[in-house]
Amino acid sequence: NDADAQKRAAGEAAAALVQSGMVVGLGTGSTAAWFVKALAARKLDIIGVPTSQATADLATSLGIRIGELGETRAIDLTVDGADEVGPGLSLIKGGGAALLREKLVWEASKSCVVIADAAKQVKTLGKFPLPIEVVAFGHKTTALRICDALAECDIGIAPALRRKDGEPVRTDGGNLIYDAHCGRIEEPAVLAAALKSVTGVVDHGLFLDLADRALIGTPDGVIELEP
Ligand code: DER
Repeated sequence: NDADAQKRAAGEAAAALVQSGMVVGLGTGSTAAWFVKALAARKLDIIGVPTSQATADLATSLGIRIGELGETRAIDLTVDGADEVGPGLSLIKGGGAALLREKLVWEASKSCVVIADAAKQVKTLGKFPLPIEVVAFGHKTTALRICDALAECDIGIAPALRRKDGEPVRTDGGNLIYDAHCGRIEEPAVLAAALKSVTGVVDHGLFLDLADRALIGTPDGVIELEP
């Protein structure tokens, strides 16, 4: 079956994990949207902590009670999509320009489950361009310094400012996104640290040691992966 059917199956499988009384992190993107819809249909007594305005709007429209990060009890479970699922459930995220709020919610969660269609699974991260969130002030200068950080990791490319209809994409927090077409990321942890050391970089789409489980939709049903 096609990718959307696989996303839906993974999202519905994840919704079955939620118990009444939970505080649930709500991811961003098309796979996470299937999860939110399936969760809403269960009409459980839960509080949802959204990772983007888009998810907050969707959840609210479906009757899910919303709480802001830090204003609720501890988050029991976060369910979210990914652009790539690599070894040890290392991830690339940020295709939807929500990586900063996503990472903040993930890091505040007792458990995180990533949901994806089969095509997201890769042997090595990096085919999907790595999103890097930067502050708008002096971003072209920051981009040059990101080049140096990438070069230190033997990645010889320049990141590209993400645009939509010719305009720079702004995150919910008002920052900009650069995408780095790395090709293959042999040492994700080394690259993650190098990027975070660049002044002006807020965060990036490498989610390492954050996913506790993955539910992957495949033509033969939903499979579960452990790190
Ligand atoms: O932007 C994000 O991090 C999304 O979760 C993205 O990684 C997955 O989006 P999709 O479910 O629409 O493919």
